[in-house]
Amino acid sequence: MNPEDNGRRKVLKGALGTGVLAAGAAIAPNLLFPALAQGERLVPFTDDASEAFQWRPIQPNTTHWQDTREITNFFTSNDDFYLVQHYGQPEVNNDSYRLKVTGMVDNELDLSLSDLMNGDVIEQQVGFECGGNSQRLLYGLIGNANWRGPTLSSILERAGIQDGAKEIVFFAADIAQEEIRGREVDKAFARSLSIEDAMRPENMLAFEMNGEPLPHYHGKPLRLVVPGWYGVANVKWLTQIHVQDTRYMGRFMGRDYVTLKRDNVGGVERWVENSVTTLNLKSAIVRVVESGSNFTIQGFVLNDGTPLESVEVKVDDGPWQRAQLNPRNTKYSWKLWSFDWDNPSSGEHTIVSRVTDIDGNVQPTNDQLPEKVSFWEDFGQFPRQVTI
Ligand SMILES: Nc1nc2c(c(=O)[nH]1)N[C@H]1C(S)=C(S)[C@@H](COP(=O)(O)O)O[C@H]1N2
Ligand SMILES: [Mo]
Repeated sequence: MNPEDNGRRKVLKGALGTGVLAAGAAIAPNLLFPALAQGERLVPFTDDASEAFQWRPIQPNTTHWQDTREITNFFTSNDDFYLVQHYGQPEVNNDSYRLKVTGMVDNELDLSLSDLMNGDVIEQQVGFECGGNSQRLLYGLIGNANWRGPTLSSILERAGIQDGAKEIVFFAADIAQEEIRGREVDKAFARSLSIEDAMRPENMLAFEMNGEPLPHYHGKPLRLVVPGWYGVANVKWLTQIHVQDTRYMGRFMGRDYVTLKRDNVGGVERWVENSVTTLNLKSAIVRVVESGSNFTIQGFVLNDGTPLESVEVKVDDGPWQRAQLNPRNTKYSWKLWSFDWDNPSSGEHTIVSRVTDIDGNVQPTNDQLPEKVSFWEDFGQFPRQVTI
């Protein structure tokens, strides 16, 4: 595969009215995950997680998760793409919208939405999940979309980062009162990136999602998209980018989305906190489809963009067997896969998947995960039960 094509990054001059690559959807049909055809049926899971699972439609200011058993498209529809927001969903007016770039820059910027839309833009397929996604939700805090907007690096280059700057803070329009050390203070949602992480050429400021203006719930009119990172990095309702020479220590960098785990630090066993950053290598089964006497197990992979070596499926105590990766997958999209399950015997079965990347990282079982106190970053293998 041509690595240039891998992320389907395309530089387009002028964003308005091209329509040429709208949503990137015309490039290939949706392979391997079609809607059910006549005579096909979903084999219901019989595990506890499936029995406890509940789905509900989108409601304002609440978390939304998709029913991963119903994934039928390469792109998640904007209405079913999961939603997480900690301070509600602010309404930002497109006409009065400004993006400010401030701090240690040669030229502070104050950009309107049309300034952002009329420069060079890229479009890119990026899938991500919440760092708090869990097997209890059948990993429903997940989505895959085609995003469009200028690169972050082009905006930062326009501003000119000064020597000595260390960190870039992304402030959003959603503000809440937080009690910190006994005092109520107004805090905006914010996250930060080191200069090096921020300057990755794939980071973008998206004003479009799956060919539509960025929907209100997903951060209208502009959000940061950091491909290969957990959802929390993708600041919605972005209003200010601030360059500074100190670390940013807000709630979502220093207190929440912080994993506490046991680790070996230079030969010493320690409890270590880390801020949630790049996506851990993870696969999961989402559905089993019966078509006549054929059975297919289907699932997804999310990771940091490292190419994959294999996805494998194990049935009961059998050997690991290779699944097929969907040729539609791109570097930062979710990676869909499917496995032909030939002649399963009738009765109860345990099925599980694991993914390996080209650097030799193998998705661990839940038991092999580091000992953790926090629930963030669950990426262990997810065994499922079905009855044939
Ligand atoms: N402004 C703002 N951006 C935010 C958040 C938020 O609370 N406020 N939540 C973050 C988290 S924790 C996640 S998982 C993703 C979810 O993005 P989505 O709702 O578009 O799926 O948005 C991130 N960006
Ligand atoms: Mo999240």
